[in-house]
Amino acid sequence: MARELYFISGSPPCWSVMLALEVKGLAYTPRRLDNAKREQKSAEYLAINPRGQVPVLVEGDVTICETLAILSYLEAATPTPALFGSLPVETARIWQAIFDCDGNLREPVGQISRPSFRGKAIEAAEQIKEAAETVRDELALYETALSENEWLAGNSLSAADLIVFPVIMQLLRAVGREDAAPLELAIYPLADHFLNLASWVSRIEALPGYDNAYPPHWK
Ligand SMILES: N[C@@H](CCC(=O)N[C@@H](CS)C(=O)NCC(=O)O)C(=O)O
Repeated sequence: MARELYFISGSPPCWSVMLALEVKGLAYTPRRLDNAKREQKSAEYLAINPRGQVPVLVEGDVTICETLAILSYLEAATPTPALFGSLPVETARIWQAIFDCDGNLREPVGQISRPSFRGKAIEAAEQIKEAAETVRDELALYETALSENEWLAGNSLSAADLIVFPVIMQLLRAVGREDAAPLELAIYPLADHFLNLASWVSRIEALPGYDNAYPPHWK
């Protein structure tokens, strides 16, 4: 059955879904929308997702919006490799890590990346430094988790890794910019500050299909 994924390049939630499709070995046709042209707000796309957001998965006559709904659908339809665990405690740890990311990491990373991607890192220095403090606390928790296990929620790759990874990559792209360097945020290069996390990034980068999911405009 034809499977299509509507996405915006560099969007962390879209990247998470693409990684899940690759990990599960599911073929799909990427349908890239141009944020600069606001294509996600076109009448044609609003007919697919009235919120005008990505990601959206379309499979035959099924349309699914929302990252976690899409991941749950993929898991139910293609249970192996399992991305939401097998044992109850595994499933709980995975959801815990996902909610931790959504509640504690995503927004402060946005507070860093939004001004930084607009070339306004120096103007927004105070906001960025404050957000970076919160982010470093979260990265320290990941660092501890990854000293005990290879993956964020245990000994197997899970949806938690696929949700957190693009957020970390967005962060690194923002703090690795030349104009962010004077802010001395103590995050970049990652291996200098969070070694376990840097190794975890390398493990994800080595996943089969990783390159297919990489944001096209970052290549
Ligand atoms: N909770 C939604 C959030 C989706 C979301 O925020 N998507 C952004 C890209 S990261 C988007 O579509 N932005 C374009 C817009 O809102 O116009 C999900 O996880 O699917």
